[in-house]
Amino acid sequence: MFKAVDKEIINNHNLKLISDLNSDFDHLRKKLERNKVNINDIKNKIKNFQVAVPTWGVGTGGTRFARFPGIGEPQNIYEKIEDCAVINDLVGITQKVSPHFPWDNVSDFKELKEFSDSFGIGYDVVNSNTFQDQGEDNLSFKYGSLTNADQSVREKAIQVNKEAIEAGMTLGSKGLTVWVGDGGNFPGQISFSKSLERYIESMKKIYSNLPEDWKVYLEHKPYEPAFYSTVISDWGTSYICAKELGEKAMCLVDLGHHLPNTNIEMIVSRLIDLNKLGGFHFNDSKFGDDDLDAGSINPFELFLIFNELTLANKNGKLKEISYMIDQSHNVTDPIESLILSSNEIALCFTKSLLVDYDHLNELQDANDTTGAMQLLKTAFNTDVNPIVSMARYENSNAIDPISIYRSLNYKQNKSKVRKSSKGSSSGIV
Ligand SMILES: [Mn+2]
Repeated sequence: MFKAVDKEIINNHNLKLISDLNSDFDHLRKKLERNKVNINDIKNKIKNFQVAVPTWGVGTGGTRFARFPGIGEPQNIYEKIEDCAVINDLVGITQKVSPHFPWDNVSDFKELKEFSDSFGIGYDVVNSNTFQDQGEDNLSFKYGSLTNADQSVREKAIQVNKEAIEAGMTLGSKGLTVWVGDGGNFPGQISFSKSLERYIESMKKIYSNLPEDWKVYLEHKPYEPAFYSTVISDWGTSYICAKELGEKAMCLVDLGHHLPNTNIEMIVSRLIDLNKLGGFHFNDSKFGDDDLDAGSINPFELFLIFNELTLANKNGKLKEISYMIDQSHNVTDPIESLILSSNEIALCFTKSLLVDYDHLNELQDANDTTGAMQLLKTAFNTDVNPIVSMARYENSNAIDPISIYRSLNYKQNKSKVRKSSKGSSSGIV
């Protein structure tokens, strides 16, 4: 298999760091042992954890004002796969990518799969895009796609999703995420009732095209690009639609798709209990759908989400969950941001594994509020970096991925062979 990052470079770098890591790991092992926590059991779970990287996340994003391209940016899906392979060679927990169609359309998906296979990169859930126009016909998504008043526009949007499924089947994916930007910008613009009815009718047609072993993930969002109303505005509407569609339909929680101060960890718990939690789009935000690096603003929230997942898993309630990152940046190198996000997600998962849930249950039943919160805070405040770094090391990945990446001068080298992207058109948001 072809390696995007030379193993020798990783090994040499790791050699310089392993002695310090061993002593940090040993120190943490002793500390956790006092609470009867076996560090190696946790490390093994982290070694097997996977989170998918978005293909759209390796390009420099923009705002609705402008986009400032970085150097050596990937210009097509093949170059995006190369960048994703760099990330995975360094961190090892991002073996799959989540593509976006038609952005990642190619003439030959079999050839694309062979190319990705050669880098050891597979395909997670695929995403369909009906929030911008494509093609030369007069059927525009300006006033909605799956919910458009015009049936021929709805049929076109359904077709985009069918094609995404077909591409995904060739690539080895097992699911489709549908997020629509459909909604209204002004009161009276659309009928709330009719648009939801049309959404369900369109989604039923997409659902009927799903292969037997596939899932469809419904992604909710309260606003943007529509600023007055959106058709799947919240987890409740998402749940009702998933329930109406059937067993293969699940809800997807994008952390940025909530109004400020929403208790996302409670939504996660609700969807688990309702058997409809299907996946995540990890990112972080301060104000809206900011798509910042996971855990960059509110790592405690990310921990509390994993806290619900780990508790549900312990109680046998957790089914297969698709973990994906959904982020896009206009000031950082996307490769560095995705490395940091995957690390932050692994750290929060690790911290949740430190929680003694039987003890938490006792404290809750005894109404010991302070004790219960202290139990969670103690896990959250534990520096688990030695576990996550050791998991990477034992999987033959990088102890310190960012410093190796910087030593490669990867983007500078790529800028000599990749076409440069010009212009300052607004980017994806
Ligand atoms: Mn998303």
